[in-house]
Amino acid sequence: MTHAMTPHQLLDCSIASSGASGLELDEIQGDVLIGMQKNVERFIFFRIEDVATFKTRLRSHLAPQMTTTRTVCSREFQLFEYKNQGKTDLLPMIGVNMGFTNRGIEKLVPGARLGDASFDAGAVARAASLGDPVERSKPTTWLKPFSGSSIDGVFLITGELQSAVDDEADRLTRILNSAIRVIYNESGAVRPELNRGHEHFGWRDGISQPGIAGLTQPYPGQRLLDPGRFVFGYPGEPPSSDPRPAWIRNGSFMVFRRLKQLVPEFEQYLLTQAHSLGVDPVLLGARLVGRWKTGAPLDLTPTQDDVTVGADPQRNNHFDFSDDLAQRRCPFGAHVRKTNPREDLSGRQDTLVDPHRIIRAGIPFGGDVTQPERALHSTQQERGLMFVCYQTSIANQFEFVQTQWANNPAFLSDRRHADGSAVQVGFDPIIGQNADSGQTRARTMDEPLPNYPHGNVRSSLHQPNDFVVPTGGAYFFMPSISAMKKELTTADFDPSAATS
Ligand code: N7H
Repeated sequence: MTHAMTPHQLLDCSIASSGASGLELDEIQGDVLIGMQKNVERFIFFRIEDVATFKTRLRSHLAPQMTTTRTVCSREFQLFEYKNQGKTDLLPMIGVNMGFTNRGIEKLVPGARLGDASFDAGAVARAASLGDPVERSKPTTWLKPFSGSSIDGVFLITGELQSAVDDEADRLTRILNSAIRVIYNESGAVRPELNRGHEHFGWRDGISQPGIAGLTQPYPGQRLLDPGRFVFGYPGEPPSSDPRPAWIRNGSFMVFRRLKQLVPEFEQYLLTQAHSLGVDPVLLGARLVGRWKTGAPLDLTPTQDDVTVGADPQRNNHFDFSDDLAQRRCPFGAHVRKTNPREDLSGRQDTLVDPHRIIRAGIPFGGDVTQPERALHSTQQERGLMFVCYQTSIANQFEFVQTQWANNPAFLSDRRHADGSAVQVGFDPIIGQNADSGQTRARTMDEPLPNYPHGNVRSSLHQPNDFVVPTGGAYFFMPSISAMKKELTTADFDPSAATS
């Protein structure tokens, strides 16, 4: 069993809930702050067909079965003990969480406003602003169930084995029976054996997460942020012009994006570019991501991979780019530098970076690349990342990272090369989207060639097409357990009552 995406050094669960932040661990869904333990995760997207029956079953059968943050926290300690005893067999740990789109919330509590314009608009309407290919306001690369915008809710079902997760999924959908209609249903899974913990391009994932004050003992270099940036009702919660309902407390917004990865194409691209630039393809790949495949950060080890640094949580986030003002160790445009610029923004992490952090909790989907695909340099079977992240402001967190950093070629445009010319940082070479270049979507990134320790070679990487393609998405609200038992499921709940 893995906690694939959550490098948290947790405080004891009982301390966390009695500490200054007073986090209500029994109220917050388990995937939000720590991440449910998952080898397999099934996503069931559904439409509510019969509101009254749905409410009754949610209140009496489903809400009491949700996996809470306390459960996930104590499972982490259980797993730790288990591994310390040298045991390696799988522990059965089923997790169930759920969320609702703006449509779903509207069905349950008509007129309720959660104070987030992006959530209100919904993911389909926001796709164009993220740079997704869109025609006549419909995303063209999305699967129909997502672009049809009839999703009301989602179940996240996690576990150690596909069969156990599927049994749980059957049990839950039987409880709801004809009260819902399943719109789309797909599982992700951690990759097998040596690729465990690595996403499909081959990089170790789930290394850098913000720490949560009152819950996390930070590792060196890990920022400790207020819980309100990720869960409502705590210090750090973003302001809203409209009053939010009191039952938003202990809830969080979840962004889901199904991102297809063109792996054999990406690998071939790295080889041909490395050849024409005269650089080792492994180093070129590391410069695109900002980490080596083992997770070792370029800022710490710019010329060669270091497995021990990559695997060591005491070191693998212990850097902040403040020693790399001329991008000699790591390009400004590298994925981890774009999505978390640390000290790059005038050294003001507290005001210019922290408010935009997200907690990631995704999982790969699809099988590993096959021999014929590798030989043809062409994807024949879809694979990618079920990207999931949590926050209390979709616009200021997920959407900000995608649009203002990853998609923004003018990122860090005040920087100068040694010769005085302005740096053209370009796009994030992994997830950046250039919707302005018409059909081609071609992008560039500055300085793919290494300049460490004091070279001044100017180079630019041209990317003719995307290797990460959005194929679906939805924005959800993950309510507290008590909101599921009460406000969301009371037959005649008045949304205007009890605003915070
Ligand atoms: Fe990224 N990748 O394999 O290249 N990501 N990401 N991501 N990402 C990270 O630090 C990847 C995506 C962030 O604090 C690592 O855990 C891929 C989206 C953030 O240093 C790797 C896809 C968004 C971080 C990848 C993808 C982000 C991060 C290093 C899509 C938000 C933390 C491992 C298929 C808009 C940065 C780690 C930090 C890290 C990859 C998507 C954001 C290897 C393949 C859509 C905030």
